[in-house]
Amino acid sequence: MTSAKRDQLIQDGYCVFPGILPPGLLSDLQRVTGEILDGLPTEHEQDNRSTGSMVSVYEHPLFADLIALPEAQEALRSLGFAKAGFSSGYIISKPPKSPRLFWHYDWAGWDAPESFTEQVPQIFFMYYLTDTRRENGCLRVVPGSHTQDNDLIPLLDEAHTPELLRAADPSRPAFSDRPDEVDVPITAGDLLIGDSRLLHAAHANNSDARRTVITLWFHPDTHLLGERLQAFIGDMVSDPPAEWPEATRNKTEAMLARYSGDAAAWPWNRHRPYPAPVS
Ligand SMILES: O=C(O)CCC(=O)C(=O)O
Repeated sequence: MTSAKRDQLIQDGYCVFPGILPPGLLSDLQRVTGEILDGLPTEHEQDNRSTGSMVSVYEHPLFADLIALPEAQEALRSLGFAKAGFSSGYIISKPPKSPRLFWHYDWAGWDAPESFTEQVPQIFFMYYLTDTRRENGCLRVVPGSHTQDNDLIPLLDEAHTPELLRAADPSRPAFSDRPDEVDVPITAGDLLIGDSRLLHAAHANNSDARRTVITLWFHPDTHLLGERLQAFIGDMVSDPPAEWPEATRNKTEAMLARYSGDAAAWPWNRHRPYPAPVS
């Protein structure tokens, strides 16, 4: 069962662990994210119609419990990773009646040679706080695109430009149907783990309800990566907010993918070369 999940993560680029969030934490996250998102100015959602609003998880100390969730760390260990460090995370709201999220990958370390190997430099944890299906904007992925060249890659523009965020031109390839895509519907409380190099997008939310996801980025077994990549990952880490209670800060600090060496970090590069360089 578990090794089947590892095989799926390595081959397809993602896998799902059902029922990982304890019910009490799920309802607390639904309440807290609802309050945070309700408090944003309305232009926020207008300017980010495709992604929905994105807010750092450092907005509220409850997220320390999610970052350090033992059930999720156990899921990672069952995939064969000894340890994973946290770098950052977002609350992402997909408002009612909002358009598709554009195709993209999250990885931005494409200058590092490890980016083109089966080693996983970054994974996303996605926790959807409502059940998702095609009608309310479930995730879409292109299985295998984390390690294989895909025809879509050269057609994509830089992710997260203002035009893409507003979904100004839905005829762009970034919003297209792909012949090799699959839907990933989720039950609230499941943990979706994916390789951050995976091409992913989301369907339009045609429902009348907000569809919120929390994305956390982790970096498994960074000691196996080259020093320059460790430094790159270390640069993605930021300090937990000073105003959080000390115990909460310490809990978060213990999870961080810090780097203390002196190697020069690879530059931030969101453009995956196509075709992939031959190693
Ligand atoms: O909104 C979603 O369903 C996916 C979010 C996403 O693509 C991301 O966090 O990278």
